[in-house]
Amino acid sequence: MTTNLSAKCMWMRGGTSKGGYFLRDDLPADIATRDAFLLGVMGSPDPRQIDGLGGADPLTSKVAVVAKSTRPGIDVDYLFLQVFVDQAIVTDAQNCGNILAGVGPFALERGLVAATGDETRVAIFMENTGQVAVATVQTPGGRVTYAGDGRIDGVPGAHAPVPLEFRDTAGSSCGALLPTGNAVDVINGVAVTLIDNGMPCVVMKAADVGVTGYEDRESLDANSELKARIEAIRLIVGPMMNLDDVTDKSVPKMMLVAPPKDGGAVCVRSFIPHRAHATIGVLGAVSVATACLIAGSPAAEVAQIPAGPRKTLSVEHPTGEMSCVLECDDTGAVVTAALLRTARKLMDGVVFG
Ligand code: NQM
Repeated sequence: MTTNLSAKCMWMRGGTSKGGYFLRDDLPADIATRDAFLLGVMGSPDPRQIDGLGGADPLTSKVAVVAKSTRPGIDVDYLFLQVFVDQAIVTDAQNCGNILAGVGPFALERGLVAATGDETRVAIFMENTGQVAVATVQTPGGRVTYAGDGRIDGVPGAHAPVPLEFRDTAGSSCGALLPTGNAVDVINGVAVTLIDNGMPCVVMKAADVGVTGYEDRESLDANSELKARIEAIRLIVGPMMNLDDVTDKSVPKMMLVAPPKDGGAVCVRSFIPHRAHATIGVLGAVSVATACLIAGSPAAEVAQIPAGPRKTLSVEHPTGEMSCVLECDDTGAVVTAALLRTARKLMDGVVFG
């Protein structure tokens, strides 16, 4: 399918995801026209995305729409769009912390933000959730560099580090950290925590849905009985999490937790929501790590939590780990979260949709 439209676009890897980065003004203003164009760009709907640039995976079928911000203290506004692979759906119902990692470098490259020295802090308003993140971009000599010694699991090699800081992410889409007010709800006989600390997530013990939590992505994706079981839970909890009918939404994410086995805080296998994640989402990891701190929750039962108000929780995933640095207040509530990501410019040009 083609719209015969084209737009200036930078293709970037952000964290462990990949997609198209656009200036808002370079995209059609009409939402239906924009979405038809983006479906054409990615080659959706088609499980192989053969007629587009999407990588036949939800993690590589993503879009960032970026504009200079008029908000006080904010440099740029970032809207994340998930382009479904095998359905004609483009949704802004979720945020994405991995694609966020490319937003600072992209904003500098497009001249929306001026470099301030060897490092440039970019304040980003995340339109999907109405919250702010600060990315620190390496800008030696006033130019963005992607070369460096930052390493993240799930991406080969080393790249310039892009630390991300989040503040006040609780209730980003669900209105409250625990939208039902409960640490535990029991759905279809499974104890779950319904939580949103930047990403709506349903956190349950892997053992309670018949797996170990140590499986690889391929065997989880092949387990249709497990997928049907967790999708049934997802459809029930959507309205309970103030997300309405989630049939056609990519939230909430389904998080299966198990005791850590590589010295971390917790081991997670996530479904986003219909495919297993190759690693774990950034805000998904923040939400699971936060669930680990909630007394009586399924995650707390399996997690190993470091002491002190500033905790580094290593979240183990199928291809390594993601370290979340959580700052807690006197009540134990998480007030800030920080993570390391990297990003890389892959292509800059004109894309056809
Ligand atoms: O949770 C995938 C990703 C994500 C989301 C998804 C993400 C986040 O890894 O902040 O990064 O959960 O759909 O790109």
